[in-house]
Amino acid sequence: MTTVTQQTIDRVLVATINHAPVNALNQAARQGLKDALEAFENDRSLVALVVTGSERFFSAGADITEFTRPAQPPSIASLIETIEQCDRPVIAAISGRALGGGLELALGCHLRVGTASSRYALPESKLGLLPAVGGTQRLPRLIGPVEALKAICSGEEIPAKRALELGLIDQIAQGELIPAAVALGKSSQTVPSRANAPITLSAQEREAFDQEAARLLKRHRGQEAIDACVQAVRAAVDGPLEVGLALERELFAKLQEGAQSQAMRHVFFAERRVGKLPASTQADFEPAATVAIVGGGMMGRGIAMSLLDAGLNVTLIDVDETAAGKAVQGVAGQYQRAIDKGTLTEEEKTARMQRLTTAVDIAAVAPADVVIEAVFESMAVKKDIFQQLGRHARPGAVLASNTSTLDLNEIAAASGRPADVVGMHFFSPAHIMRLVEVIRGEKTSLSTLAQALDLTRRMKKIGVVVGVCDGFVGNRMIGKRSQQVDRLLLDGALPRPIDDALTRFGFPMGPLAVNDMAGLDVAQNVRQSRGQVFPVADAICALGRYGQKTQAGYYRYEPGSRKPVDDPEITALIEKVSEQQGVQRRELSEEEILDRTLLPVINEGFRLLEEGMACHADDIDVTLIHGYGWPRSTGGPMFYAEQMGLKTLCAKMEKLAAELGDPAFEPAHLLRALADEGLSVHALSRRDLPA
Ligand code: T1G
Repeated sequence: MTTVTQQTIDRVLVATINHAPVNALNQAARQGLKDALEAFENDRSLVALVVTGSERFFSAGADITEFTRPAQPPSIASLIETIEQCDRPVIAAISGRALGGGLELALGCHLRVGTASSRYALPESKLGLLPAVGGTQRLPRLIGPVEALKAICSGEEIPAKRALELGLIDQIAQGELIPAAVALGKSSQTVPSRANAPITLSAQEREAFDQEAARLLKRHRGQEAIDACVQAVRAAVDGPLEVGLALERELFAKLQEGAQSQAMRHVFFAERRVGKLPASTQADFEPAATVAIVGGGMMGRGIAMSLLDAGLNVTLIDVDETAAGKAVQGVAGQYQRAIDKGTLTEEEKTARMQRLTTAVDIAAVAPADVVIEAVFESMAVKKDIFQQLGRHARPGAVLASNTSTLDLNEIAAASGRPADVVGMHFFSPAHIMRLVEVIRGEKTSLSTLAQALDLTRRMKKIGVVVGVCDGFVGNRMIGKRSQQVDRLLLDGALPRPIDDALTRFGFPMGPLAVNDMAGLDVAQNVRQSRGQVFPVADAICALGRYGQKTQAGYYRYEPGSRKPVDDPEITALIEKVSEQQGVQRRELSEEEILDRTLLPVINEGFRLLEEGMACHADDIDVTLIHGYGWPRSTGGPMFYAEQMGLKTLCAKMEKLAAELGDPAFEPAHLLRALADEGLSVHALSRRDLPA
């Protein structure tokens, strides 16, 4: 089919973009739109032009895959210029989503009519970019600079009703979209005049704008795209359209070349590549309809909500009526909070709660297509449960364990049917966090794996397939950081500079503040079970300082507050431990703190690839970004390594290994081999699934 089709209805030309799956405006689509505009120009019997897309997508914007190639004409900007010169109305008829350059094209039209379910966003900042074809200039002129700034910096979608209130669209079609757009075209015989002058603001409005800009810059500190978005929208307030458009183009060109946007575009595609079985895989399974969850704690409830949200039936099983009742109340409470926030309706809550049942007998797993175990992290407890699941679950049902550290093969063996067993390591809070490590055991069958991945996708989560090893991918990598943090404290650093270095790098929280939040006793139990000694952490725990819950850990906390306050007692304690260990404390630069906390984590990523525990560098990037707050603007640990250069990385590590005598800094074989050969780790082909 041609990318843009033309049809005349009642003297109105209707141009329809057909470029599955998302109507990205690639060269063919742009050319098709140009042709339609020319046809419209040349035929004076036509009274209006309607531009429309598919039912799901008006357009998802510029074709991101074209960004790495030289731009081919016609540009979206030139199409908008042509529209602006039309003396008869051009109308955007929007069904589904209008995103990025797609929305900008619609903003360039004279009028916009949407369906009730249409949605609007400028998500470019999520790709480290800014809207580049007038979005930063036309949206503020249409809906006001404060609302525009919020929309542009968040990239969030605006639903039709709100878009109408804001003035982003002119009409929501009451009946069918195209007839409504055609009627609008016929009734608008004059072309609405354009607001090209600077936006006039009262002193109060200007102050509100400045405040919002300052808030966003603070919140997204270090993100070049947000800086650029703010600058560009400010230009709409301060100057005429032409000047703003020129600045927007200039800022876009810089961002597009920059490391942050390259990294964020990498993440966009990596997120879509992971968790897919190779096309050649013959996996046979029926999509699950009913899932049983064993364990109604925080994790079980979060998983239940994700499944209910995805339309599945859920049976929550806990030890007694009281526990099961509490779990249901917990779920209902979360939904109520969503209603209060306006993100869920009363009817949606009712429908979801109706699909939730509880049981106290594990035999209730019998009808389930998938069983997810979400109990306390203890091998004995999990083995006992899997033994029972092996007996009670129906033949062919998938048995998933939400273990975060244990040997899945041992759990699987206990079930007596290891081909049906898979790991699904959710992250807390499970109804919000998108990452699931899907763990393939030695005997996990392909159809079991495929069912787990399908379920993950249906929950709108990102599944990453990993092999069985201690800590799987994420915990194993981040565990390397914990070791180094203790050593940094011993060598001369204090909690605050370590946390500050990592938050400046882009983590939402520093590792010590995170530890205080999670509870220091939890990590201590794990260390003890592994025979590991962390002198500083152990000394802090010995004082009964377990973090926020005891109002004291690496920091001190005022009653009822979660804000970490520096504590001189901790400084003294750390200094004492250094002395006891015979370590001469010294000043550590931020660069050294970053190198020592990040490089061993990255190195472990190479080891995981080498061992076949992860299938591809993309999987590692996505895991650390979605599960551990690794900053998206660096592309994830492996992409960050590539941007640094694998040779440079190796050299830095060898230097640290020599200085510190710590094997964690000895480059992994794979890293060294790629560095020596000048090869890229992302260019390695996706390995077979780990087993
Ligand atoms: N360009 C190219 N491919 C795209 C694409 C795009 N804009 N959007 C999606 N795809 C591919 C995607 O890789 C996947 O491919 C398939 O479409 C389905 O996507 C000038 C600078 C649209 C909400 O940022 O947010 O306009 O994996 O699996 O869950 O100012 O994709 O099948 O091979 O994600 O239904 C601005 C990005 C661009 C939108 C659909 N636009 N896309 O979600 O399916 S910059 C965006 C999305 C711009 C102007 C500028 C989502 C989606 P494959 P999917 P989905």
